[in-house]
Amino acid sequence: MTTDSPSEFEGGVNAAGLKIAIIVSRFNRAVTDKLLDGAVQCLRKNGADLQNDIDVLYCPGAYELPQVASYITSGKKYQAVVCLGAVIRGETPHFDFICQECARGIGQVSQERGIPVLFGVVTTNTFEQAMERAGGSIGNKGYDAALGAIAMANLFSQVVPQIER
Ligand code: INI
Repeated sequence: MTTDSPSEFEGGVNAAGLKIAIIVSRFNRAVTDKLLDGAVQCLRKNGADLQNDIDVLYCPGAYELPQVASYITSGKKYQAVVCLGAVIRGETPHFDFICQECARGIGQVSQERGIPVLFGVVTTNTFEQAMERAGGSIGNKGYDAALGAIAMANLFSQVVPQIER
């Protein structure tokens, strides 16, 4: 890099010292347990202090994820939140309402609070497709969301020191 290059901030993957909450929807728990395994594996691998810095909260379904995220980000305890859920299409428009509200609500909380809230929700047509994305052939969206949370928390602490530690 030359002396006239811009400053770059990229977050990084070091989770040591980061306080992160994981909210897990209990609906389709066979899937969401695997997403949680992936998220915890990612945080452990990248140096998080699981016992002291990582909290796991459970809610009934994906529809409730934004409400819990909003509630726990009303204070400054967490530098990032990971939302994990599995919405699987049925025979009615129910799927669309839950997905829409979940995605919209998570985005809204994240933007309004200025705290990263990551979307680790699989939305699929079948149970098999959900499992493929929860530690199966297509990876683990819980792992990916946790990695995103680490990067975002670090990025925010590098550019604007808004979280009190
Ligand atoms: N919640 C999910 O997380 N996934 C689903 O697939 C699902 N389906 O299919 O109904 C689901 N429904 C429950 C919903 O999230 C709320 O918990 C419920 O409507 C109460 O508000």
